[in-house]
Amino acid sequence: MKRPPGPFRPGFWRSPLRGPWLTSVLGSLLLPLLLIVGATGFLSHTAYQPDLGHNAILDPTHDFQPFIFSWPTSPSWLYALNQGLHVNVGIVAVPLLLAKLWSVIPRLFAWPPVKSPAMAVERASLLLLVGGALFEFATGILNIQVYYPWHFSFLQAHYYGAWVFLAALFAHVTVKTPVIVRAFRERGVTRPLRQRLRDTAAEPYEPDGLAPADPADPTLSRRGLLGLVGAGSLTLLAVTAGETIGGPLRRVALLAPRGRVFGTGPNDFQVNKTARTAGIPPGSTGDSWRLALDAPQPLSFTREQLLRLPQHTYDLPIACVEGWTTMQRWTGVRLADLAEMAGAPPGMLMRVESLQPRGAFRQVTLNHDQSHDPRSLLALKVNGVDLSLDHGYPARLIVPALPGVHNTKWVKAIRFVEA
Ligand SMILES: Nc1nc2c(c(=O)[nH]1)N[C@H]1C(S)=C(S)[C@@H](COP(=O)(O)O)O[C@H]1N2
Ligand SMILES: [Mo]
Repeated sequence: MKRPPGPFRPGFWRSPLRGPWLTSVLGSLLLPLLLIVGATGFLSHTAYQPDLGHNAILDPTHDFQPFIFSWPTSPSWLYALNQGLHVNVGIVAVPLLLAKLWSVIPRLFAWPPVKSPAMAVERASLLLLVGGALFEFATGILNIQVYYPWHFSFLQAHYYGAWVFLAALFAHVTVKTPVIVRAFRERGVTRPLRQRLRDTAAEPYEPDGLAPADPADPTLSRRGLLGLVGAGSLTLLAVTAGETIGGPLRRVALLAPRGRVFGTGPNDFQVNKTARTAGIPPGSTGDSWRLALDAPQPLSFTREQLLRLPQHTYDLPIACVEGWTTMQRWTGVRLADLAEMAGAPPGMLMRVESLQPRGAFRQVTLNHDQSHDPRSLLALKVNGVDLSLDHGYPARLIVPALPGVHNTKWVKAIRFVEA
């Protein structure tokens, strides 16, 4: 087979920076970030408690979900930390990932495309690796911008995509470890970073390798390249992290979802879905609203009656799967008090349902720790005033360390179901 022209020719790729050392450094920096993003991704799935009720899109009996355990309620910022890491570390990894792909791009045009069965297997695994990485990053980033339009397909695709990607990554790291060890042994781990621009020479050319056959003059040193990547990562972090950690950085969180609805006064904090978009029937939140406790002793409360029960106030975060977090002061009735009043037998799980007519997350089933933590509230007020309609008036769920999406708004009923 004749070698096609252009990028298939060894002389086409001329950057003197490309070579096994550069790719080894980029890969070694990227790997820990990918492991953090992977681990926090699976932990987030655990936090949804997909083994209970309809808590997650994935089917608890048929889907492959090995890391399920009872998600704790303490510390209350656990889920905020988990998602903060998942989203922020993922975003920081983007420039490194792009640099890593740039460093190996000549291999995409290897000729002939397949020389041996071993090479066919290797290339297929690289397809899963690169395709998986691009897919996971693209779906994740789209998701943190506009979550709901992608809901159903996103969750399953991002979850199974993660398995494919991490399996391919595991194979890749196994195969490449000797290459990395050799590159660092020959060139030193950091020695090439001490070279200035005019000392920057290409790594030795090897057929089918990464270093160029016909290197051009350097326009950037290796430390310059890493500096550029690092600056890109830090810039992305600066315009994202504010949505997670708050403070002055929140104002420059340009990459965080903008244009979301906020309330006024004490209700002035992010709203993910308004009552209107959730389709809450306008009449259903007025004076006719009742909280139904569906238990051995069915009970029903008006909002006034709930306000006459013992009230408790806690500062708790809402931590969205999309990475934003907001800490507010919530007041309401303890879930444990409601369970006791309803005479719920021990071992029954609490299921909280919303007035919302449609949508995947209009109900949640809590594990025992979640329904019995003293800070778990059916909140009626926030920051000293009634909840706004968009924050879940007449009543909403607030549970420490629960994924934001499970803090159900516009609650209409609490049921006690068999575990
Ligand atoms: N019934 C209902 N509850 C809901 C939602 C929803 O769409 N419907 N959105 C959830 C999501 S994704 C989050 S992050 C939090 C956001 O709460 P907030 O809008 O008061 O900030 O509410 C949760 N509660
Ligand atoms: Mo959310």
